[in-house]
Amino acid sequence: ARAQIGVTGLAVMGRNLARNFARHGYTVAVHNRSFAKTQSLMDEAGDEGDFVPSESMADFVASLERPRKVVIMVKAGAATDAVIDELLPLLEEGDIVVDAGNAHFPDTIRREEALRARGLHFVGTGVSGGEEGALLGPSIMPGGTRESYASLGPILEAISAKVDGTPCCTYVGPGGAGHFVKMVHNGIEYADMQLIAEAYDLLKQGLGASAAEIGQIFAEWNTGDLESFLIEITADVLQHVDAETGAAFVDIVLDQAEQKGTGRWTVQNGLDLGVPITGIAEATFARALSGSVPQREAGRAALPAHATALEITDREAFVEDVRRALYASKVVAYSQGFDQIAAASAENDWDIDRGAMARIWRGGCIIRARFLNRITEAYERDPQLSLLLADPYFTDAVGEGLAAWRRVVAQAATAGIPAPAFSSSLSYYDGVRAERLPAALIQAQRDFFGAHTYRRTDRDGSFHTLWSGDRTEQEA
Ligand code: NBP
Repeated sequence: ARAQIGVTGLAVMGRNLARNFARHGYTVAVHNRSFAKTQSLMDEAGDEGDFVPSESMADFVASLERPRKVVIMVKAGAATDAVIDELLPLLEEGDIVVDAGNAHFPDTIRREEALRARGLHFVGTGVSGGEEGALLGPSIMPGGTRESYASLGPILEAISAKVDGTPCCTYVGPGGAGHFVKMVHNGIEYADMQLIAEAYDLLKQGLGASAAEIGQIFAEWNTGDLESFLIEITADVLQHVDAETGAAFVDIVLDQAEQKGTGRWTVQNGLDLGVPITGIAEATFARALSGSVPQREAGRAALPAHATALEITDREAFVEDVRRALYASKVVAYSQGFDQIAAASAENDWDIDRGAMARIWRGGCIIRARFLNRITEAYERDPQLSLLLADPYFTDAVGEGLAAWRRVVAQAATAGIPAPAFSSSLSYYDGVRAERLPAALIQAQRDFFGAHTYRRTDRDGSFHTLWSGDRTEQEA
């Protein structure tokens, strides 16, 4: 037994993670259900480092130093349970099983409890960055016990992306915390992508600009506050030309966005926790709307616009307005996502450090961005911060762009350009800062038809009015 870490599941992700471990000097045990993938890894990358290939799970486990560290990188769901079942009889107390696939966090909670009962550590780990990240340095979000992180953490940190020398990997929290944070990361990614798409659409319809011209605007934006991987690739994509037709690539792509489900999980969990993650929800529903083919056909045929086309006289000012609206909406989406992490952390006793999460998302992952530094700083200033938007840096940054944000949302509405994430983010902003909300009326209605009771602004207690009787107020 000489391997320091093992990887089972050698499709694109597992293969690249194994190569990443090996390139960092670790001796890596490798295994896959069908040996062909193990063989192909050895044939094509075997000289990159020290690999110990095994055909059987038993040989694979036997090739690992104790306490064994086994990384599972298979298709999320039943395949993960199948691999765990195969591993269990072969492992010994204190061994560490790492699930680096995209598991749904309730599955991770269940698996962690089951393995803990058998004296094993189960580390549900979010890994972001796709194929390239896995090979060159992903963002890694490991959950599980702190004890397991003591020996596993340094290895994961070594292969993670680095920003200013700091690893994009840290201990997240017990149980399902790692996969939970990865899920919210993906939800935020949905919101970020939708906001960028809305900005593109506004520029396209407002300016009548070509994809390439808008691509240049995004490239310009990528030199400022908005600097991020997603803005950078947007600039590239928009400037890409379809080889076959010579048309702008984005113009020949069918406008129906698909999803694999992490956005949906995030929204479902937001509903369960009662956290208003409107940016992520709008982004997920916008994808659903784009794919609602019969509804869109019917809508296109029947629904009038009664809209007034935008007449942009100062193009530069309009571009700057859209940029500010995008930045402000983005802050809202992140603020909501971090609220969701805080709520889940409190509910599950995960004690997640939100500033540290922003720090490990600065590199390797899809939402990597300069602006995450500002989020880390905000939570360093106040670890208990209840609203990211209320951190002085963000209050100022969003405040400066507020008039522009309102103009853009109003222009979108006037011109009939759908901007669900821009406009709902602004509504959230106005809702969360409101002195008084019409929720008072909702409570009154609820008491009227369902005797659900209400509280008063002027004294404690809960009350019910006898609406069908003499309308006197009763202490409930
Ligand atoms: P896939 O998700 O395509 O899974 C293929 C792997 O699962 C193969 O190694 C396959 O073995 C194995 N497998 C299956 Br399917 N059923 C199995 C079973 N019952 N027992 C044992 N092994 C089984 O691979 P991937 O795209 O590399 O992704 C791996 C994980 O990483 C997934 O959970 C994914 O969601 C996650 N992830 C992917 C990305 C990405 O960008 N692709 C990013 C982040 C996370 P075989 O070769 O014998 O069929």
